[in-house]
Amino acid sequence: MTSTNYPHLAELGWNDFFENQLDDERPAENAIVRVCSVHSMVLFVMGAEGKRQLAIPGNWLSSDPEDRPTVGDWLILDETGQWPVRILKRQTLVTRRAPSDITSVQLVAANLDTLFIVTSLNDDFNLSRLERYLAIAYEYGVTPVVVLSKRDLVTAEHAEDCAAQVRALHDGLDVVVVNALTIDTVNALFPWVEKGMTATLVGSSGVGKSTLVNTLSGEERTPTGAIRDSDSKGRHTTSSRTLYTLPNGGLIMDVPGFRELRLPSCEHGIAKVFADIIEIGLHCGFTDCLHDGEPDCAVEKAVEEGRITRRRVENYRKLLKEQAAQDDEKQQAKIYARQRRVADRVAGKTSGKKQRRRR
Ligand SMILES: Nc1nc2c(ncn2[C@@H]2O[C@H](COP(=O)(O)OP(=O)(O)OP(=O)(O)O)[C@@H](O)[C@H]2O)c(=O)[nH]1
Ligand SMILES: [Zn+2]
Repeated sequence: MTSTNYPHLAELGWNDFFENQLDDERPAENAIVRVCSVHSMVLFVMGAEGKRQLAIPGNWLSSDPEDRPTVGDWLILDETGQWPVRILKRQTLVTRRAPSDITSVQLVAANLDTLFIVTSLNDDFNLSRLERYLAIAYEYGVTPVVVLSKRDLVTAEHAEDCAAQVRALHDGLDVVVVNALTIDTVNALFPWVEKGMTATLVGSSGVGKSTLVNTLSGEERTPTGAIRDSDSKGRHTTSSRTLYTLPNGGLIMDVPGFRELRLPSCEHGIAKVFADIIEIGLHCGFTDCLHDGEPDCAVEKAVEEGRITRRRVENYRKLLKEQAAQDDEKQQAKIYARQRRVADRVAGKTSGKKQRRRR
């Protein structure tokens, strides 16, 4: 439900979730702004009176990453309208592991509704990479939509075959096939970035994220990179995170940091993507089966019977290994056990089979 107290803000994504945090405090509409981009000392924000620049308060610069503003945040300003004094609780928050230190977290984007996961139908097409991004979307409660680009460069059969493989990754997963260069097919993305909704695009370099933003905008918003013919890899042409308003009133965030694919803590998202494997795993002989050659492994049996692909099982194991990162095998087994508990809670299922511990 959209608030009526701040009509201009509703167009920028404001809703009751944020309004309910104001309690008795009723700031003027121009004292509430949304962050469009963050630089080392300043923020660009948009609000009822358009776009402007604000200095970041000194005490915010030294606070924990989660207490610092990120793109998409809603801020309350002081009575002078010059200084942000409060970051409203985020409806969704996407984080990633810092490139330099895997134990610390960086904020990627706040208050997203939709994650457009872009992959091209030619060289970039890779189901395991899509599963990675799906885990992020499910972990953070952002709706994923897989966008298969470069439709014009492949045959109709190839496009349909790829789309079918992607749809099979998860029940109800939305998949849209586009030629990112023209609005005819890109139009199909608007239901996920309607007026007041916020979306972002993720995917490898060169798959067409900037091209999609430009086509959705009806103008050149972000530079697109020329592809090197030999390897179909684009140059990294986008370097800072920015929130744009589209002509239809939707909001789109360009987030280059997502390309590095360092998964943050994502166990619930992974459990949701691979719920089928977890369910089959409830029938393995060992409660702590890693589906890696153990005897009486139900997952291995399902692979042999063609009920599940080996690629998918291997990707599941790989993502969980990443989650367990530097931990030993015991730690990994704990994660598998937690996955089973998540599956039980989500589906209310147990196999009924009596399982024993390996160690
Ligand atoms: N034929 C065709 N070319 C496309 C399509 N989408 C993107 N391209 C081209 O692919 C190249 C790379 O596109 P970009 O939009 O810059 O890719 P990106 O994902 O933003 O890349 P980075 O900014 O490096 O992450 C450009 O030359 C685009 O014109 C498409 O659907 N069809
Ligand atoms: Zn097993």
